Amino acid sequence: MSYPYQIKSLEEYQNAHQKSVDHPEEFWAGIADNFKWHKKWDSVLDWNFNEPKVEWFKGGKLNITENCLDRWVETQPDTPAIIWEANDPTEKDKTLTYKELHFKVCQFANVLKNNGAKKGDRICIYMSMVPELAIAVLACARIGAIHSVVFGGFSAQSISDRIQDAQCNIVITADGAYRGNKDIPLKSIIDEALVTCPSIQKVIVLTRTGIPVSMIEGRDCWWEEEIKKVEEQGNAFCAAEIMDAEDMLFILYTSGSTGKPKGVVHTCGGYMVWTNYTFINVFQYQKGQVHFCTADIGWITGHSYIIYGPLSAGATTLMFEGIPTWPDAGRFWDIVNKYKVDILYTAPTAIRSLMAFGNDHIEGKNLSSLKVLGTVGEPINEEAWHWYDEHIGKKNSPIVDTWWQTETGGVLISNLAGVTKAKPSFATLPMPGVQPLLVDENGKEIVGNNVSGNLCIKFPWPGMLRTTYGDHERCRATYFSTYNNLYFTGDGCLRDGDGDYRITGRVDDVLNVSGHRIGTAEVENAINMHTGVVESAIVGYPHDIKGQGIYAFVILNGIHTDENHTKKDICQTVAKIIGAIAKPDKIQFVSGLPKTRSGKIMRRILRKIAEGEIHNLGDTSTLLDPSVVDEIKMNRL
Ligand code: 7RM
Repeated sequence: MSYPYQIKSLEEYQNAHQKSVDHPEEFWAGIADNFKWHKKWDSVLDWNFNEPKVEWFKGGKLNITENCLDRWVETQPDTPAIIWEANDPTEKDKTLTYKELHFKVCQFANVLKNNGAKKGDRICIYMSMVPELAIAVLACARIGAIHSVVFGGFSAQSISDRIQDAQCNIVITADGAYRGNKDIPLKSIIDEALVTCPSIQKVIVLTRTGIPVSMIEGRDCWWEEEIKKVEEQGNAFCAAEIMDAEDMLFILYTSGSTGKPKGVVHTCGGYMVWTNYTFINVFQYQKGQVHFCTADIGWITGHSYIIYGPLSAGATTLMFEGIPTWPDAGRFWDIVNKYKVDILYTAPTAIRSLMAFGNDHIEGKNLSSLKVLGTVGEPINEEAWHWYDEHIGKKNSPIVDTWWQTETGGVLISNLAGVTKAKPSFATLPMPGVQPLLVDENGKEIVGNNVSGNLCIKFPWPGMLRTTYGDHERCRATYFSTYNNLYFTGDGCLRDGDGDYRITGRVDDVLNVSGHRIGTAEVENAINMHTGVVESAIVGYPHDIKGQGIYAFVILNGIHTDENHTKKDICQTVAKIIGAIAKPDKIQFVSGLPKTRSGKIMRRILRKIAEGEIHNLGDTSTLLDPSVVDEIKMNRL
């Protein structure tokens, strides 16, 4: 079976895009008709970017899990829905068919209900990549609770911030997690977080590693025991909560250029249609294929292309608990070999890192099942693109370079595998429904080709964010106020002579380290919490593997004299406050920071120095004290 809305040629793509621009409501109603609705929508689209207000399929009634599970249980109950590969290659893998996954999701949905969960509650999920993570996510969606998944690498402080912001009442976690040769004590990190989270009433704990944990009477319970209770109650089925298309499906926190991470909100109907449509078209998924997205479900890529996109298409999605380099750098290729993976979707940072380990790790692994390769998260350099193409795809698998954001829900700009042309380091063309444009600093559109500017989108697409949780004004200010009537992405972009788009990177104070978004302000705040620090400034610099590395300029107060020790302490502080992913790669102690007369740090100058560009610093005439720049240049790391 193929999908009626799967685009099969360049011409079909062009027609679809044209129709989506000329008659967007008709176009998207036609796509949305392919899903299971309890009631069709009252209006397809209602929007204005000033408030902003974006509503798709309003009045439509559905449950996304019926589209991801029930409808496939009817037609293909024994198709594998999730294949799971453990961290340790000697641990037995698991497969859950659609029938089995449906059963487990219903069961756990009943666990949630037994623990007082109801529609509209916010539930924090802090787990590693085990099948129960997907089950927990879908069980929330089943009962209309709003999930907020927090990546298993975040610190207690970060979890606490997110739980408090969303006022969650339940946490779902595990005793511990395996990651490479490390054991992460998830439950004890949760315990630390919950000291400052009075809204939490229940903690449901899955047994994974068996490390001892503390269980607090009345608050904490074991996943397995709760399942037993449901079995004893005999209520295996859980009817899906009927949701409005515009009811919230989930919150996912993401970093910006200022303040704490914001809770990006996605809703049920539009997000479902968007992840499904982009999954089927970008990857050209064919029934029966195995799709392996290597992201963690703690990030948007995992939400959209491990869970909702594939499952809503009745696909087989592969979940991997471990990391690409353990037990050795051949792990991805072992997995491709073992499960005959058809589609591999990963990040440029992983490609560069595996490339650096050398091609010995590929030898003897049969990669001939691969038909489509994908990348996401950051710009891919041409060298990595060609290595991926030659050594993994054997020049026989189209590469899709998919540009998108947490806020966009799914892919906005990408080639369609084997259907529209690929171009190294270019995301190429907008998906149907996406109307990109480039603007200059004044918000004036830059027309024509061979131009670059700031990337904006001028019309809503079904998967776009609706608000930032609890603070709609922040959503307006961040995305809709820079340019009138446009969604601003925060990315710089070039449009070449063919009209193809190449995303060049962030133009705001957001770093992209190994494909993870990190706000400079967040890292600075964490560093400044160290007792020895007066002030700090963070910039990104080009890093061979990570894409961007974190360079910290730090002023000390002189309390601590051992500088090397202080560097380590600062890294510890950042890991504690945010998580290990935000640790600086380089720390340079300075006596002052380049500031304007009004006290603003001139990051532009620091960025140049960190990049090694010390001769051409641009206009420095507004600097309060030019001598600090000479000192910083001289001691550059
Ligand atoms: C999916 C995801 C979003 C930011 C985005 C870009 C960068 C993502 C690409 C890319 C160049 C790509 N969501 N980005 N994909 N840059 N080419 N194909 O990563 O919210 O975590 O990050 O990532 O800067 O604004 S995210």
